[in-house]
Amino acid sequence: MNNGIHWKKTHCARMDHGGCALLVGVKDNHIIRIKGDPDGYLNKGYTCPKGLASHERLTHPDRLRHPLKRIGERGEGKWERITWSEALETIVKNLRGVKETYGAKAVAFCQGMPKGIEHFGLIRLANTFGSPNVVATQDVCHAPREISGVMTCGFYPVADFHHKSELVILWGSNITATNEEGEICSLLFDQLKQGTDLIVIDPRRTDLGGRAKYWLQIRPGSDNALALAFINVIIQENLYDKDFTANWIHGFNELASTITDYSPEYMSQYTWISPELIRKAARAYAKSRPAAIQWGNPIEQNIQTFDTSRALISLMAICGNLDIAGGNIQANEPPFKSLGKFVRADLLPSKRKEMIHVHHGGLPKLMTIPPAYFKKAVLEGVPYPMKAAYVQCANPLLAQGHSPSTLEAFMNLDFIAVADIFMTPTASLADIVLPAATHFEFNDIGHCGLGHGVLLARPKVVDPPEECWPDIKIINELGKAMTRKEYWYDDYHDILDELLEPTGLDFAQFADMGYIKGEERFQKYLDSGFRTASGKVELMLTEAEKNKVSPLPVWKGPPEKDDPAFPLVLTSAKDPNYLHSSYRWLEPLRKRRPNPLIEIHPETAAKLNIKEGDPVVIETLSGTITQTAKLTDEIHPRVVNAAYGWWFPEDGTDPQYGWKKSNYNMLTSMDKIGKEFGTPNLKGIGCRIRRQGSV
Ligand SMILES: Nc1nc2c(c(=O)[nH]1)N[C@H]1C(S)=C(S)[C@@H](COP(=O)(O)OP(=O)(O)OC[C@H]3O[C@@H](n4cnc5c(=O)[nH]c(N)nc54)[C@H](O)[C@@H]3O)O[C@H]1N2
Ligand SMILES: Nc1nc2c(c(=O)[nH]1)N[C@H]1C(S)=C(S)[C@@H](COP(=O)(O)OP(=O)(O)OC[C@H]3O[C@@H](n4cnc5c(=O)[nH]c(N)nc54)[C@H](O)[C@@H]3O)O[C@H]1N2
Ligand code: SF4
Ligand SMILES: [Mo]
Repeated sequence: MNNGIHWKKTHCARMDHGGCALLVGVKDNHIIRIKGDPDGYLNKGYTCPKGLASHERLTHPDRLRHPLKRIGERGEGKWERITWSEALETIVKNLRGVKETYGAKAVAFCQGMPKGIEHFGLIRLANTFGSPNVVATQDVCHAPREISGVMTCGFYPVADFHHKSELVILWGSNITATNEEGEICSLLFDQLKQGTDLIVIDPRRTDLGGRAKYWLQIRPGSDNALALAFINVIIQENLYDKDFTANWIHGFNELASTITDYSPEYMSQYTWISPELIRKAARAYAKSRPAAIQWGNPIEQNIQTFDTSRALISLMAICGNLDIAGGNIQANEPPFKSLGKFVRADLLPSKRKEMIHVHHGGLPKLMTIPPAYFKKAVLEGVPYPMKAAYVQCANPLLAQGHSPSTLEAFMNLDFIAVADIFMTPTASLADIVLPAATHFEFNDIGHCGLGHGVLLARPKVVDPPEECWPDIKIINELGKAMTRKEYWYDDYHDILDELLEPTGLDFAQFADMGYIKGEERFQKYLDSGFRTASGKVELMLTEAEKNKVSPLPVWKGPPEKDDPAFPLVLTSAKDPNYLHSSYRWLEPLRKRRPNPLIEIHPETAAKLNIKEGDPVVIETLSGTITQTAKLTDEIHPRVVNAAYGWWFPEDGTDPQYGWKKSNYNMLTSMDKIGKEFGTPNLKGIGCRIRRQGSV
């Protein structure tokens, strides 16, 4: 303690997937300052601007502090303050009413990016209520990688940055900006200092792209083509791991015979990368051992995500990089209560048949409903009607693909409740808005269920203001009121202790330790094989027919057809200063990035008479928005990179805060869907641009 400041330890959360250990300076129940904790397992002192500004969320004058009830028309922006008991009673009455008339499955439980244990609490609430429909954005985030992993090799192979790799590929992953799932970039920087080689596959020359041995400036949307061309080179040039392939791979010969069609020369036309560079990069990966592939969202924001993910796992497998230190591993988890048990999956044995997406041929292993199918159910009653939604930690109007249909779906629901920390475009459509407590204000467990082999303690450091409640408390109270009382807990803190029980620690002891890590073990397949039908890595899926998917990863041509009316290729990347659509209202972050920028190559801009700072109209077949021009030669002349997640909390003239004007998802569509995960194309879309005011 000095100057009355107590320094408390916790982990950063809810500004991305979280992970950095923090030292938080607290005085009189207020956070004064935040520093990186040098003892942090993942960050060793590193923090980013979001983490350093994260306490400003707590004290913003416009933060939601009381439950609200809609008094005008839906979306009109007229509210009345109500008590918690009225709010909970209204939610219970309405959701029960829908259940009585249409059945429990007509109620959706919606989650955005999972932030902590509230995600599992929400699934438990849905299961105990009787609804199989938890709607989430996993169609474009992580489910494709994780489920393809489970189907192909029995686990989700994550890049191991805790042991030295000879080479790392950042494949559509910009970890200096996104640090995704705690793959904190400082861990990679340490490796680069020790001589690890780097390959970056990104349409933009990112910070690390500039430092890479090879930077492959890929045409957005063509990752499947590139991954298959890598496999072609490695098999044709005999560079694969013979031992591993002979013993542990199912379907090598079959893949080897289809892959002959996928030469670098052939795939160059789709990827815009020269055959020579594809060869050099593929050889470098095959000849370096161990090598890790850190793979990102672009692989999953594409209708071909199932094939792309399988091609990448095949690449890891044939080069012998699966489950070895410094490769792509099955992280060994510390003891923890089974999340399947915690969410009470046992109460809904028919779930895998009843989830909306299964009707559309989606994989039953996908446990959350893709938004595209949820919206179809609301708007067309297919496969059955959806009438109400409970939404937490999500802003679907900005974050789900094809925003116009999201608006239409929400406007057509009979009842909506939203828990958030701030009034958002989506919350503005609700009947009831609940004020959530957020990070630093309650005890939480970080990284559970992420598959990285670590659990991070997030002990509370200050009290939540006024009537803000943690989501997990809201869920616990709703559960008691809406389902059978015995499914729930006297106090939500009991949930934390129960989850931690197998560790032998209670939450307080866990918080003192800071984090717990699973014991390190590699090559677990040597003891028990891979957890697939054949016991091997399945380049060719044994259960393809049962799942109605193609047995081998294939290339069926580009996910979007070229259209001369839309000659540029549109993509997006996450802004280092924000999380999706969150926190545009945080002043320190908004100062760093005041408005949405579209990155354009100077040659392209010159042809269109666009200058730095000009307002630029961006059009696709689906919609039109405006952003501000940023000229940069870091991008391909035929590609533009638009900002994603923009709305304008300061716009008091519109009850939805100018949410259409610059919102990237006005430009995306749900017409084409990758059926396995219900995934739309969010990246690699034909577009045209012009200076606003010109024709
Ligand atoms: N076009 C396009 N679309 C995308 C993506 C893309 O790259 N391009 N990315 C996709 C990905 S990867 C994801 S994960 C999704 C994200 O989708 P969402 O998670 O829906 O995105 P956010 O805009 O961050 O919305 C989160 C909301 O949670 C609120 N919030 C913050 N803390 C708390 C809390 O403690 N409790 C509660 N109740 N609320 C809180 C924030 O204020 C915010 O309104 O979007 C997907 N959509
Ligand atoms: N600052 C910040 N951090 C975040 C988030 C955030 O919103 N903001 N969101 C969090 C979440 S939920 C997630 S899932 C992760 C996602 O983290 P990432 O996977 O890193 O997310 P993106 O920024 O969408 O994409 C990464 C890179 O892909 C490039 N790219 C664009 N199109 C293509 C393409 O077609 N192919 C290839 N190969 N590359 C392409 C972009 O230029 C970008 O540099 O980040 C987490 N961390
Ligand atoms: S990188 Fe992520 S976890 Fe680390 S300080 Fe930034 S927002 Fe927090
Ligand atoms: Mo995500």
